Amino acid sequence: MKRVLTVQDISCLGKCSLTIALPVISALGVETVILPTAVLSTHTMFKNFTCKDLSDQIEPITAHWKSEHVTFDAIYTGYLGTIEQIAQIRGLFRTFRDENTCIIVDPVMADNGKLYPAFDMDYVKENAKLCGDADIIVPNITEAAFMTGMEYRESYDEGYVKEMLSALNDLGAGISVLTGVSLSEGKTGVMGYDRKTGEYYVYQNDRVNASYHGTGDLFSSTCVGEMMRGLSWKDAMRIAADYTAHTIRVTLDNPRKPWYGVDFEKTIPDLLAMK
Ligand code: PXL
Repeated sequence: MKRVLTVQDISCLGKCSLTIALPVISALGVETVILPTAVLSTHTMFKNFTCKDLSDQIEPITAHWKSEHVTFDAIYTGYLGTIEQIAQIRGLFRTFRDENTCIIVDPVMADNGKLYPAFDMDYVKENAKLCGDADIIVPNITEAAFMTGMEYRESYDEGYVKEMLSALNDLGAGISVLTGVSLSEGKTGVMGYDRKTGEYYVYQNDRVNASYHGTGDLFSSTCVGEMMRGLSWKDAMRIAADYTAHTIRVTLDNPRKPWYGVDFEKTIPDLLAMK
């Protein structure tokens, strides 16, 4: 069985980060080791959330794993807390990376043209360095705009997306994938660029007119799980895009849906059947 380490916060209530990554990657048949970077009462879209930083646990936990000779087939990072913590995670990459480890970085920090409440431009710069260490990065357009210095646009054409992918590629990752890319009316999906082959990959599905918290984490976790199941990055992105859109549709149909996340618990069986 493949073993993935995922590094992100625990938002106790909120259906995001580890409370999505752990069930989704495990359901795909992959051992999922977690490194919680902080414990929050809820995600940061709630008011008055509490947050306990766990940076001081990273070194002892990883030192213990090292003494047990633990190895990982993939390391997947999502929402992290501070600049110092990103530096610690870059150290963790150096400690655990070998020629077979795939490092996937989702530089979670912004959406809809804006940074999340906890972050500033110094954090953006450090996240750009973390992306440079990765084999695969999956920023949304807002995060990519912040990291590359390009203008954030709500409407754009394929030329803009290609320019952004080229600027992302300059950060240093092997494969750069932009999420939330809409190349025509009513469509949305991903566009990626593979540094090694020079190939682009575009996948578009029908846009669902709703935006929910945690869907970026659902997309990335699905990609990681599917790649560990042996799929190519392109097939993994396609399934993750379809699964995320499907889950948003199912959530919309639930009259008692919570405002803060999607009903992925209901759709995991559908994910397992997707090809
Ligand atoms: O879904 C991304 C995410 C993860 N973790 C925390 C968040 C967010 C987005 O706001 O606040 C704590």
